[in-house]
Amino acid sequence: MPKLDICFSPELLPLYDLSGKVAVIVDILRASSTIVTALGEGITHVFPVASLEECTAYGQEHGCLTAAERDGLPAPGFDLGNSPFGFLDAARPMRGRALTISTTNGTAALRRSLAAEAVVVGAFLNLAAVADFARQQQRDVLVVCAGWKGQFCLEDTVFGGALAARLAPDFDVRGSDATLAALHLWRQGQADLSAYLLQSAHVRRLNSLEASQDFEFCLRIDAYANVLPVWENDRLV
Ligand code: 3SL
Repeated sequence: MPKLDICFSPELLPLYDLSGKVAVIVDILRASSTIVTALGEGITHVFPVASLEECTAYGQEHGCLTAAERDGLPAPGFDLGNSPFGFLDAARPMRGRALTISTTNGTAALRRSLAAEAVVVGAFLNLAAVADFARQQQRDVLVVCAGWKGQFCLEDTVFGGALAARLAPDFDVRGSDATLAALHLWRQGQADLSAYLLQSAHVRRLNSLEASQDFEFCLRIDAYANVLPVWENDRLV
């Protein structure tokens, strides 16, 4: 039976063997939610990059949209920041465009996980699509939480618990204390996810940046139930 394990921070990745596994990259607030929204709203493909310099260079080379965030704020000089609402702006239709994006933690976590057999992007918005993919693959799954500057984040871990709950009993979700802890947190918070996650450090950070509408949006479970960003060659499609 395939196993599901959870890596609480990209700093812990050297302790895990990604080979042969499905890596699910999660940064609920907000990079993975924003990437799912972008693809769900008609962006053709996404080039996630770690540095702002790469983002600028990619944008110039490929003539694509650029999005960048540092410390929760839009980085200056790019078309967009890291809000999913950037892709829901009817006044600026983006359907059919490609995107390059760089965020503080999420895109760097993805770049550090490319040794996996398959790499997908997970969020509450596409929980069903991630679970379906894992079932099809029948491989061990590692949920890679982007965290915040190397530290644990509640919302990413709770997503890991939600995915474990969806995949049980067909996956072994009892093999690591990380997964057990995530399941406990999910069970604790699932009845009112918004109230539960309101306590988290990153929600407080976003609220102080007046991005609280992003928080509510990112918790909409299965709003993009058919959208699965999958790594192919050098991009997410
Ligand atoms: O760290 C990241 O990758 C971002 O998602 C953080 S923020 O939500 O844009 O502040």
